[in-house]
Amino acid sequence: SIEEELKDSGPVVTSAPKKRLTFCVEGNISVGKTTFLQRIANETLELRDLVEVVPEPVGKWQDVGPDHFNILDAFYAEPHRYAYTFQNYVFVTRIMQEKESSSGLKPLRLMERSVYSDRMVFVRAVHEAKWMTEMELNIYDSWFDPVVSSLPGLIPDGFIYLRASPDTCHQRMKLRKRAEEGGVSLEYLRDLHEKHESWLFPFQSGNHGVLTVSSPTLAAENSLHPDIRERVFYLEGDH
Ligand code: DCP
Repeated sequence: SIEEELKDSGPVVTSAPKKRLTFCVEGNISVGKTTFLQRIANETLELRDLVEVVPEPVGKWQDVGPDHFNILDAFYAEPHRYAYTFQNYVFVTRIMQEKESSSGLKPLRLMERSVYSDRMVFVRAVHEAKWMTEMELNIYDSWFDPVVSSLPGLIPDGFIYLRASPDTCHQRMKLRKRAEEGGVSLEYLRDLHEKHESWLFPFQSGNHGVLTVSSPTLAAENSLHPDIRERVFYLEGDH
């Protein structure tokens, strides 16, 4: 009988591929996301075979189309004019990147930022600063959810939040001297910090320098997949 045959041939082995995990690394401008990811990609040999690192497509934002338009620079120079166009392009480049990277075979994928921080941090901040009009926000929202839910690869398994004070980020930003960010104020960094906090860190923590796992209740409006609401890891980084 088929049962006997199966018993004789040992345990049944299914060849279904294991699910790859995706974590997004979040945090304020200059907090050290790129450094964190580069260390994992380059310095930790054991991890290299396990982890695919997907950097943020900043290069694409600095070089758009045949005229090599720098839309990151244009946004900081004329935020009213370019906030919507820039956030729209940020989203498009993440989708392009998702299509390029989704064939990877490594079991863990670490991505620098996500469409969620675009929406929860930057789009909120530029709207509150009145750089994005009500109408532009409505247009952004009208396509955001439908497009995200049609691309399951954009929905991560969790977040790693690199957390530092706005002052620390400001100092690191000045040291780094990215040409476009000359006009980024401490006030704007404080604003972005608050948005990260209310999105990813609703509880105050006395722990420093440790990886803590918590279960924050994320804002209902944040269109985050319910399964990942309880999977946020924090790294404190003010030193
Ligand atoms: N940016 C934005 N809106 C987004 C995403 C990014 O305005 N939705 C801007 C903020 C920065 C630049 O793009 O000026 C790059 O942003 P990041 O903070 O993601 O990258 P950093 O290189 O500053 O991060 P780190 O220093 O932590 O590696």
